[in-house]
Amino acid sequence: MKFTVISAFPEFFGPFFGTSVIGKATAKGLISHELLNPRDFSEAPHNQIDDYAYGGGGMVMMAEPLARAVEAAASNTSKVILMSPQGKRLEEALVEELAMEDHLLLLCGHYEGVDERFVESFVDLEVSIGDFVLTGGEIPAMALMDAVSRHISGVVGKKEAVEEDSFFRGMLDTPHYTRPAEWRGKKVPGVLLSGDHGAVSSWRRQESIRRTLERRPDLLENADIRPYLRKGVYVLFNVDPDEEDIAERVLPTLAEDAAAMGCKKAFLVSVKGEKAARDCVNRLKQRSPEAVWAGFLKAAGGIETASEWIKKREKAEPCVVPEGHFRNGLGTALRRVKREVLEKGKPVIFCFRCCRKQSPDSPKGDAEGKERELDLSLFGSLAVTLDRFFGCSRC
Ligand code: 4GY
Repeated sequence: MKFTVISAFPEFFGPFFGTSVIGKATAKGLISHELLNPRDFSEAPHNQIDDYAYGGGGMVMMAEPLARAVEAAASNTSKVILMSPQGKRLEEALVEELAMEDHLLLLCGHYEGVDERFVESFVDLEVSIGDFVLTGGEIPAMALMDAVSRHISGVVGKKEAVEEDSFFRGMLDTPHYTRPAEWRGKKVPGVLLSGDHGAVSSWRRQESIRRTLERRPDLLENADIRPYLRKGVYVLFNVDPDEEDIAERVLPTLAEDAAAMGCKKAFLVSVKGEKAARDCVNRLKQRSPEAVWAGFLKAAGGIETASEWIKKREKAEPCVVPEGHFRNGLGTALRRVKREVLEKGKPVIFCFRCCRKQSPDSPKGDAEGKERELDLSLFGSLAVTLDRFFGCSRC
């Protein structure tokens, strides 16, 4: 990775490039950097780089010196980035994307900003480090380089990097403690001194959950919550065995999808009662006994029986998400479910109606007993629901 910084205040970068992660990574030959001053590319008297804004209101950086500096430094694989409060917010996902580039060219603006014609012609991406205004883009450029460097292999020690990847992805970090074990009357949480690694990591997960729910519940929308789930995720399909096409063709695929997405079991509930559900499961298993879903599908009398089964196995009451629960928006409903499941360490069961006719379990007013076409929309709603619940935004 190469960083080129274009800044009229290069003094800013001396200690930065010499020390910090950047300094170490440069010494190891993992990254390289270059610093250009647009003044050196100015053809105006006194190497001027700014001029009065058209329409009034302070000074603006001129297009030409910046253009020449970029032309001197960029190749066709360079990504030209302008640090500005109008840019795309810098988040870990963007940091990871940028770490895959081989040359980042960072422009540090000053004064009121940069001539827009230069931005249109040369800038690939504007990046902001937050909703506040600094006097120049130098500090944001350093923040970006620091964050990006950490994602280049070899820059940050393996131990730290691996732990971060497997535990804190998208969730807030846990509290940390060091010696002494008691400081000014405050003790380090006992579990951290216990030497029980299993207990320590489950304490950490719970602390991450607690802090995220308390301080940044918005993160739960996209965080990958899979490492934080203490109990299983289940699905329940409500079918009518008389609707043969669904039972025979759609169900196996649905069950297979649910298994592949990480569910523990799929319950089959029939509008015609438990025996009908059992017959249906047996018929399907006889037809393809080797199928992945064969051991995954289980007949049940209803939501209650399925819940009881889960409760026995998981030793915790499942959070039941009934069918038709998402009519007021999937986002709102899932936020509540995630909070409940993460806070209390509960299992969860998502119920899906897989029959055209109205089921007795369906909430009243839903399609008023009218037939409803499903099949393809069923795969969609299963996938979207589970995907947004697990929240693997980057996989
Ligand atoms: N915030 N994120 C930021 C900034 C300074 C006027 C354009 C920010 O990224 N950059 O505040 N930059 C401004 C100052 C010209 C850059």
